[in-house]
Amino acid sequence: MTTIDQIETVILDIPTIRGHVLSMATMRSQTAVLVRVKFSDGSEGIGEGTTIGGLSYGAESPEGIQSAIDTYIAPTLAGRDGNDVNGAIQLVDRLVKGNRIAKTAVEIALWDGLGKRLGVPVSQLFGGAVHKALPVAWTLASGNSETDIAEAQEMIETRRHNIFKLKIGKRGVRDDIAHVARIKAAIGDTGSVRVDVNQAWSLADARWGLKGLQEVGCELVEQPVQARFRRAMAELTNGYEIAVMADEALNGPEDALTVVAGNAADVFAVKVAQSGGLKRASEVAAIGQAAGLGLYGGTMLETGLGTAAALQLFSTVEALRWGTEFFGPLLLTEEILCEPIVYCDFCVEIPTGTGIGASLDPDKVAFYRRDRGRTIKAAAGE
Ligand code: MUC
Ligand code: MG
Repeated sequence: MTTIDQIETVILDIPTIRGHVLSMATMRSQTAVLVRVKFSDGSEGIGEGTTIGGLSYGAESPEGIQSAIDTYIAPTLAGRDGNDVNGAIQLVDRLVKGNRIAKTAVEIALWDGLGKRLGVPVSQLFGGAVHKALPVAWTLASGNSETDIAEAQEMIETRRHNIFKLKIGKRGVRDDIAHVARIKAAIGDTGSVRVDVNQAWSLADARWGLKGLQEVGCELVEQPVQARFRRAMAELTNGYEIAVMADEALNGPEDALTVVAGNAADVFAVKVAQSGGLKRASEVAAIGQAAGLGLYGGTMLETGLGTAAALQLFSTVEALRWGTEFFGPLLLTEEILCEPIVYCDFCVEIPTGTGIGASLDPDKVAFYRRDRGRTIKAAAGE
């Protein structure tokens, strides 16, 4: 039997290519928790658990993710059958509440190890890929309309992205609508425009916001109000033509059922980390699909590693009507994989190769690891 011998974690801090201005934080670097699982036969698997803006996006911080893995998840799994990924998921779910991002990092490494030992991509462990590449959005979040327009135009010209997600919610609603209108007017029919409010609006703000957004040609609004305001989400979903997407409201399959039952979204942003791993994300997607909702592959701005893992899963999803936003590695100044994720013709390619189809560049990991003592300020704050 191939057993789980050792689970190691490391925190990396990697600068972003520009300030990424979200309603709750401005990111100037991204922090990733990487996991390496070593198995008794000498094989290994790698995984990633990443959040956004320290503790400003969700309840898990990078440091908390590392601590949950080192202190609770790793000792629970040590010595177990390395091929029994479902058994590991079920055991960890019984013994560790919440901490979905920490669970994700370890689970990805277990799937990666299993795929590598079997000589197949992780997509095959989920029944096989039905896509070779997926449409990929880019987030415009420089904090300045002119810079965002120039960025969008360059993306369209170079055929890298033609779906744009604008981060709003930091300014007032009127200013935000004017910003969205300028960008949509500048790109016209050459690209589509969506927004993510990251929960910043009250219901009253959101009523004005959705009315204004749909008038200026914005096709979708993501998580306009707080995740727990399901009745407000339902009113917005049913009251306007613009599509409403649930993001922060979706923490695993149980939330997916509640959102469906409350008619509280038109679209699911299915995020691997927020769901609690590839398997739980596949369940969220299945619930959304069964309910007739649109699906979108969401990101926590993972490095190439987490992105490769997500691509393995989403390559198996029947219909991603709203595409994906797996652009995380492009927001970072450095790619930490030996073979970068490939972006072309407005799509991201599914990595080939065994496991998640990615391997880490050891020099880059050595350079960006936090415990090496370099000081890059963590991401949260104004
Ligand atoms: C989010 O809330 O969706 C995804 C893209 C991006 O720029 O930020 C993330 C977070
Ligand atoms: Mg979002």
